[in-house]
Amino acid sequence: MPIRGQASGNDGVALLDAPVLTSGSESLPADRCRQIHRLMVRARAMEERMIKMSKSGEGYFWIGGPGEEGFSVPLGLQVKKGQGPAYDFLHLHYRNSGTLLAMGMTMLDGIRQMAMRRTDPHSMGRNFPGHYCRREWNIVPVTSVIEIQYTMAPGTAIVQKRHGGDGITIVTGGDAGTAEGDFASCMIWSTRPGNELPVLMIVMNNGWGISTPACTQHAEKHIIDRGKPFGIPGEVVDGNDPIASWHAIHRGMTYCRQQRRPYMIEAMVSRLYGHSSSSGALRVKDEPDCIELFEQKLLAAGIMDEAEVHRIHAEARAEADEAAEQALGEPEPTAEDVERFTYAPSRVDAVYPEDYTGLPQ
Ligand SMILES: Cc1ncc(C[n+]2csc(CCOP(=O)(O)OP(=O)(O)O)c2C)c(N)n1
Repeated sequence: MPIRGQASGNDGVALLDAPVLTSGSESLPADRCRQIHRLMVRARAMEERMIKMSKSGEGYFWIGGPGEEGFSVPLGLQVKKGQGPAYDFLHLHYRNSGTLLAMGMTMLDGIRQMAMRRTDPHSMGRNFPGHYCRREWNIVPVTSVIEIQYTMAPGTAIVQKRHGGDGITIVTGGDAGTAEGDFASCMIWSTRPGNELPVLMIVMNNGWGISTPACTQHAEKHIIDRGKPFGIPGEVVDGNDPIASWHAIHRGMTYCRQQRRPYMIEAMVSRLYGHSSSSGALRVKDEPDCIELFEQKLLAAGIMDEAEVHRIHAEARAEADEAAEQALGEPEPTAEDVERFTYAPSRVDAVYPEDYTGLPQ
């Protein structure tokens, strides 16, 4: 039987006597858990299809987010989605497929980038998978150069602070990247006295930087402890637990929206297929799988049964297969496309009249 009780923390709405799933002292309504579970499964299916594409020559490089879905899906569902400073800005890293699917991206659009098709809305087939970019959702282009998103985040947050309202800037990255100066730049720029900025600084700690174990690099106990001298509050959360993650994200977002100051979250996650296709993208067996763990809870609470779980996995795999088939039939970028869509149009640039290079005429 589903557990009945009072769901907490979701949009401030108390759902008396609605079925909820509990984790520790926190809970979420059963319907929300079903929604999160399905998105997690779809994100995994999309990534696993893309891994196969990288091995079969239908794509050349894979990097992505299997093992981060328990956090990245609850993140995407709580974003204030839209274009312009009234809405949230996202400076993501390359493991945020769950966030994009939760925001409404189709699997087809994710796979189009993997297949390097001109129809890819993020980069027109000219970037690695997971390198999202959506102007209409304030998703700033993901870059392969790790951590520079933390230097750019204060820029959009300054605009949001000047604009007013409750839009915030969300930045995500890995644990190893925090060794770069960009992480410190973000803390410094977000906490200048009188000019504090609404930046939600998220570190996805999977314990690895390619092949370097985090335990050989970090003298501090938690990465978020580095925010303490700057007065940045924060919390460490089990990113394999979508309920705990939902509430940590909700607390962080609420703080940034209301206080207009930075907040840090360190999510402890798994890396289930190694770093990327360059390291073989083989399934890791000795790290917890957030989907399996969530399913155990959903089944034990009677919110889902085995048949429903199987159906959701089968539907997600079919959706991924269909998306790959369609994407592979679509046109590739042309040679001319290499020089297009890089700069905004300019009337003053003689070299690239339709591309702004910043050079005077
Ligand atoms: C500035 C820079 N230095 C080095 C690299 C090579 N590189 C790519 S991913 C990576 C590890 C990143 O680890 P982490 O930040 O923990 O993120 P994860 O990939 O584990 O999610 C490195 C060193 C890079 N892309 N950019």
